[in-house]
Amino acid sequence: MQIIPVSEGPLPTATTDREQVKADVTKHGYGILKDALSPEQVRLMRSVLSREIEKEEKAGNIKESYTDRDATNRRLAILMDRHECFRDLVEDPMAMEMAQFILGPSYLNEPFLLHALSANVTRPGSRDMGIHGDTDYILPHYDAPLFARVIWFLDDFDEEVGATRVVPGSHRLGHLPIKDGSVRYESVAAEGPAGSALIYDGRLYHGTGANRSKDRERAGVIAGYIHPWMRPMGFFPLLLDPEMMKGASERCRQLLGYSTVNIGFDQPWKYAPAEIDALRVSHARPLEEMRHQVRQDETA
Ligand SMILES: O=C(O)CCC(=O)C(=O)O
Ligand SMILES: [Fe+2]
Repeated sequence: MQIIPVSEGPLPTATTDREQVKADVTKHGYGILKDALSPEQVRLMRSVLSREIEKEEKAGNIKESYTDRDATNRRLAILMDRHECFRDLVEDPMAMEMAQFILGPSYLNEPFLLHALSANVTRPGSRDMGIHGDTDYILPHYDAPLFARVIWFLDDFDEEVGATRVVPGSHRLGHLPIKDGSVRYESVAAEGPAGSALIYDGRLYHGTGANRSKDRERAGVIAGYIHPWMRPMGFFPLLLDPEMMKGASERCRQLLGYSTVNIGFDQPWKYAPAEIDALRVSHARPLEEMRHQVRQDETA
């Protein structure tokens, strides 16, 4: 069996230095930022998450995910309208900075989109998820950094409790993980105290670790950011509670797909219900600016 080794050099550890995290993402495909959330944010998000999971369990709405090996963990999708703390997390300045760093400039400087915002809570006995890339559906076609990922730790993430496992440097392999038994990927646990965030290039091989603790849970809030011409996991304007979105900033609504502008064209929603239409953002950049940008090669 071929063993794919971890990258050269010291591996990333949790740091408060954002430039170090960016350098780690470039070299190893991931970095861990300490103190990405304040202790108050962590406490609030963790308690909202527990409350929401309990509510959905009672209602029989907790779904198993095909991506997990068993149903001992708890996944909760679409966090954005469950509480302001998650709605506002969508436009967290650190996440915006890291998304911009990983994805690079967007066409006509149009704002990025949120792909999804969900939670994954491992519980004692939860099996590991298995190694995958979050762009395994893209990589057969394009090998590019098209997906920026942030996982906020709402509990301490360590190996025992099922911290996300990562295969350092695997974002540069250029192909899907080989799963025919001929290869073993050496993974390490991305560890950090509650309030830290794991930032990674979506091509990185990784997966939830197994929770081998007796009595500890591990909650992660997972966000993805994509270019505005890609497709988010859901059409959020029709999935989110308009009442909660009334309090969202314009930036937040753009990230959630309320913009009707794409590649410079504005196509207003003719049939949207009034309360959703009221949330629409339709600022295109000035025509002259866009003309200049697409004709730069002619004037150079
Ligand atoms: O929760 C984790 O540690 C990672 C989950 C994950 O990789 C995924 O949902 O794609
Ligand atoms: Fe993943």
